[in-house]
Amino acid sequence: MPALEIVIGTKAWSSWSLRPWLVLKATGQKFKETLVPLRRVGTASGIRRHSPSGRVPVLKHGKLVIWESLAICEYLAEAFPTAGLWPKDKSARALARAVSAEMHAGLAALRQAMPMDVNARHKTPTLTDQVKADIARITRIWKDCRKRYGKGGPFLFGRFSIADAMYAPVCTRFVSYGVKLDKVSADYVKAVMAQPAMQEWIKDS
Ligand SMILES: N[C@@H](CCC(=O)N[C@@H](CS)C(=O)NCC(=O)O)C(=O)O
Repeated sequence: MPALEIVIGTKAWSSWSLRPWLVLKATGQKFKETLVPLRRVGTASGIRRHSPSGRVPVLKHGKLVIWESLAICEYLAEAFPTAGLWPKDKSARALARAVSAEMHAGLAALRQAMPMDVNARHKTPTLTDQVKADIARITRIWKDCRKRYGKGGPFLFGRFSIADAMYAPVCTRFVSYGVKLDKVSADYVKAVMAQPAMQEWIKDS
């Protein structure tokens, strides 16, 4: 088995790194972690040493180099099929891919208004209409997934999947910025935050 290495940014801030790191942990494989500190003079050149896009995360598997968080997650799902990183059911899997892609491609107003800072606790900022719309969309997704496919566990599709990893940084933001949530969404945030891998990331940040 070729060696696995993930290159990530500062754990407190790098929301894009957290996602595939959680998925890599869920494979149960041993891996090397290389951290490039963000927001420093040498950050750009440090990242370029590993990443053709100039961004982290990057996964290395032997000679293969993969960038883009969602592409890394997809690769891990293919490389480690027994880890069950996507839901088994075809319809659930399609929905899991859709909500993961939606997170990857959008919800930018929320991401900009509430940058990830896992240990920070801020006053809830004044929410613009766009941020409110993003929060409403996210909680609608969560409630819908939990209702339709969440019976087998506390996550969006029951057991942990890539979709949960994609929304994990949103969970940290809702905690950090004290965003008020409905009961289903609040319980989901608790479950995501309580995972041992999530706690390990926060402890190391
Ligand atoms: N679409 C990319 C986004 C990656 C990204 O923006 N990463 C940030 C860190 S969270 C980065 O590398 N920024 C470069 C820098 O801070 O210099 C992905 O999903 O992997």
